[in-house]
Amino acid sequence: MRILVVNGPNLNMLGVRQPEIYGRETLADIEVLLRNRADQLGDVELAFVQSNHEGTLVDELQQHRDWDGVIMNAGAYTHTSVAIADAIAGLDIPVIEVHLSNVHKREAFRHHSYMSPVVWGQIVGFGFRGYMAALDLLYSRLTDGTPA
Ligand code: DHK
Repeated sequence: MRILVVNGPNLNMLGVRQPEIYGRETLADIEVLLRNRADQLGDVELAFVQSNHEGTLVDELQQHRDWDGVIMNAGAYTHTSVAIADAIAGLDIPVIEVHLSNVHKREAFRHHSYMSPVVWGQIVGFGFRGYMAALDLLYSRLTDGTPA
């Protein structure tokens, strides 16, 4: 099972960028935690991509179209990018949208997601644990088809 983990703009700054909002874990910390969980699950290959550039995120989604699932935090592009939403809509694999912060408790411009109509589901507001939950949910769906 091959799962792509995509992080968008400014998420390379996790740990130092507004830790009261995004947490103290770095992106490298999250990668370690996810790799450890993937090892526990077994038969899970992970690839990690972070870019501050919209087109690169589109390229990566296209290039991994034959993988099995995607965990995606598009950062601020969540609220602006038709191009990334179109790239997700063009995939035939489940995508889970993750946000560290609870975007619905924040500024109004963060309440709308171009991703939400084209993803399997969203996890918001649980910090790095949202990525862990997303991995477990994809694993369940891809192994035994649950949750529906
Ligand atoms: C990350 C960002 O960089 C913001 O632009 C989003 C998201 C929220 C997060 O909570 O992970 O609005």
